[in-house]
Amino acid sequence: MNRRLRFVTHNAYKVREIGAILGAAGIEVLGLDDLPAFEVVEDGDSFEANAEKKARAIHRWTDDAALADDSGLAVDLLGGAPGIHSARYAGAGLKRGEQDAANRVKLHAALAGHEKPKARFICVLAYVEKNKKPLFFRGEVEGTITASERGTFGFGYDPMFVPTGSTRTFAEYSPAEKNAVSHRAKALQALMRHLAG
Ligand code: ITT
Repeated sequence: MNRRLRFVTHNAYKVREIGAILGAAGIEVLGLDDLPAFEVVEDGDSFEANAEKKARAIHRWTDDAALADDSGLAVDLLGGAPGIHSARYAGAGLKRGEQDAANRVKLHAALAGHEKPKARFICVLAYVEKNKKPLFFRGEVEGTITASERGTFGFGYDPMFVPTGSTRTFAEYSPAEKNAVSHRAKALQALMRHLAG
């Protein structure tokens, strides 16, 4: 497969994860480095709505096919929160590392006293090609929330999420291990099956 596509995100971790998975399939991923001021207000009421909004916005700037993901962590005990609000759960305006840390502190506080609460990571990809309807691909991974943070890899809620069947958090997985099983990987595999078919 020899394609170029724009992946719409300001999250460098996502670019790395997606670049590694699609790069192995011969798909070149272009980030937003040349468009640093590009910003989309994520005010949709679903992962699909936000992902589509991001992908359509970039597609107006370029003829390359556009791919965006909206993702998050849904905790059963919290009725699916933080869900689509995962990125700015602790409030907006912080730098990435501080934001992620503050989000985790808030989530641990919300879950205090509960043992191994169930949660799932969700990723919805929106894929937009010229003159075509957007396509959506979803990936999920189930697991539990730890009582304390462990591990240094990854980003976001990775240090507090243990996928079902494992004893390690996603932040204790190497990038390659996470890319083999993550919600983002599953959604990307569905996209690649579509592109190959
Ligand atoms: P863009 O909108 O620019 O892509 P973002 O980080 O704001 O970057 P989202 O709006 O999709 O992305 O929010 C996703 C949030 O959900 C992210 O900031 C993390 O807090 C969390 N999240 C999603 N996938 C994750 C993963 O693989 N590991 C850890 N946390 C994740």
